[in-house]
Amino acid sequence: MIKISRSQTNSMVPVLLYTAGGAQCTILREGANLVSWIPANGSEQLFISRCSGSVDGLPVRGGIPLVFPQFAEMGPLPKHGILRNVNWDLIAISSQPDCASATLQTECRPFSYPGWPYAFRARLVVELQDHSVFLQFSIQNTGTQTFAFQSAMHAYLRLPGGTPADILGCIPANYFDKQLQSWCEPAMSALVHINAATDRIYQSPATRLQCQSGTTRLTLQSGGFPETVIWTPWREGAAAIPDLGDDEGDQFICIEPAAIYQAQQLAPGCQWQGRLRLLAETASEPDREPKPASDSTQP
Ligand code: TA6
Repeated sequence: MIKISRSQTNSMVPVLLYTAGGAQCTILREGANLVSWIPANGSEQLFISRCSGSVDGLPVRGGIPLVFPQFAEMGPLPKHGILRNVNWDLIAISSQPDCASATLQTECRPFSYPGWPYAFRARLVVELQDHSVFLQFSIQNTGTQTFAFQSAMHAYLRLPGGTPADILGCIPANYFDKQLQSWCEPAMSALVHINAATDRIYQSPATRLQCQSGTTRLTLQSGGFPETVIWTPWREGAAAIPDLGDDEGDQFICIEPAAIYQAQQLAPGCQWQGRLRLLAETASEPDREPKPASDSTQP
């Protein structure tokens, strides 16, 4: 593990990780957002809008923004909470031939944000291997009062050429449909086909989902999150999003491990962890399990 000097700690330079096999990823200090992930022998797997940054005050449109302590507009805080607009510190970085990792952190004192009177430390560890990237998001209650929070890892998965996506491995579970504003019964199928605007909160975790679009198949494994959001504005919803190109609505799908209706409680001194591993393969390849990294917690 390489120690980071004080000048590097709060620099705004993006964090780049590489493996000897040719994988690379980029993490922005703004929001600790993993904005690019290119696996070895592969192509970009995450979506960033070409209009990102075009509207003052909005965070990056794409990558994997971290939602905390409020999901969407379900409370008094800004949409999706406070962390995606905050500049995080890089506190550690390490590089081995088959695994590179970085740790970013931000601290919040009570009342640093109007409507949030609690203290916490947020940390994100990113571990890159040739064909996978692992994110461990943790929150420590550094204050004196218990608080409840919502969270999500809002992963924007790139869809090659705007092809519809099949999400396999869904556990049939009730979901809240934000478009219909009602709870829905699940289809008794482990497959969700996406070819239209979709905005759902499933009452089941993304323990192991696969997203297949064209010949690309991504496997998602999450831990610590009891629910899963599936969102895309698709072609018909893009124009309503100011920092998204009108032709970009079908270029991504968000699959988000989340804790929304099942908010998490954190007592003083305690820590919560949410985890997400993404594994890339072409659809013709057999499943490939990532090699365990030395200090990672498996989702
Ligand atoms: O996570 C899904 C969602 O809450 C959608 O309803 C949609 O609004 C999306 O997040 C994007 O939110 P944003 O604040 O990034 O525009």
